[in-house]
Amino acid sequence: MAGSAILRRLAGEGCEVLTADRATLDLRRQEEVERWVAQQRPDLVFVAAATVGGILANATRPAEFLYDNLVIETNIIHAAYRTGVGKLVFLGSSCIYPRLAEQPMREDALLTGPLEPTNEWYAVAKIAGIKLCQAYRRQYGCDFIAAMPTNLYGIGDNFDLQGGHVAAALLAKIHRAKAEGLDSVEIWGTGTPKREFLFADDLADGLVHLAKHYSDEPHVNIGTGSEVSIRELADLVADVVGYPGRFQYDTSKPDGTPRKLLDVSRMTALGWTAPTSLRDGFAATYCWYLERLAGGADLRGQPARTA
Ligand code: GFB
Repeated sequence: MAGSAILRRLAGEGCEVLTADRATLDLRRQEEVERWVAQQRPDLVFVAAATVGGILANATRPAEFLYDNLVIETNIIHAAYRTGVGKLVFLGSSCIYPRLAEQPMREDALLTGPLEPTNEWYAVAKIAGIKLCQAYRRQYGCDFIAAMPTNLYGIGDNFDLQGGHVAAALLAKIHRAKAEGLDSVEIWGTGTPKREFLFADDLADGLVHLAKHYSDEPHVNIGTGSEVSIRELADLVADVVGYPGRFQYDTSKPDGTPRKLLDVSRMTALGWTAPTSLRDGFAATYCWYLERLAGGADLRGQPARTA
């Protein structure tokens, strides 16, 4: 999702875009990655590839989330250093911050407290990615920067009900309930946790802005600066989909971290704010979802790793 949004954004930049899908290149294989980067010699690299998933995938596949993400980022960052890549933008995640970090979470909250247990494996890998960028900058003078996006949603999301994130899962569940005339939809947890959601195309715009205007060691948060509860999100999605039914909360499922709102003042000071409202972003995503369904696409069970 993030990778394809970056491609859409770069289409307006007049640059040659180099991509390698997973059939061509396994980013977990160091030799393959180093060979590919040395042959292609990119000027700028966005590290959007990662093994990702929602709260359940994170909690039940700890080895994959830790190993895949550590090795993917290490291979790409080291290959970029060896090939002399001019600029590299690494994508982290807002789950790098302590579970009970002061809200909104400033960049300097990193490593000030214990992580949220449901996604600590992914968080540890992403923290290592930030540190790799900083270390290669310090020791080798590489212009490698790190961006920390909040929860994402949008075109190309993973709509798998078990493995996906809450935004895509609710859209798929609520659409199905409407299509099948069901009078209620199950929502995991209590519905009270709050999350901040950024449209993937806005993320791509923010990343290009950073690539052009930022060159320093501290990582930079990218978000909208506002949050909604899961309950409010469900209401909004139901409104976009046109679903009149009720919600039932399955409190045997985890809530995860209670709040995760980013302080976006560093990004604002750099001259960027997210342009798309939550309603417009979800309307665009639902439009795309319906088009893909009409075209016969199976939107559930998309592979977890995206580039
Ligand atoms: O996006 P999500 O799965 O992960 O959202 P996190 C989890 C929140 O949504 C919890 C509630 O409060 C869940 O109880 N929820 C309600 C649901 N219904 C559903 C549902 O059908 N599916 C899902 N998935 N959740 C993510 C990490 O944490 O944060 C990512 O998993 C990444 O790896 C991202 O780091 C920034 O927001 O808790």
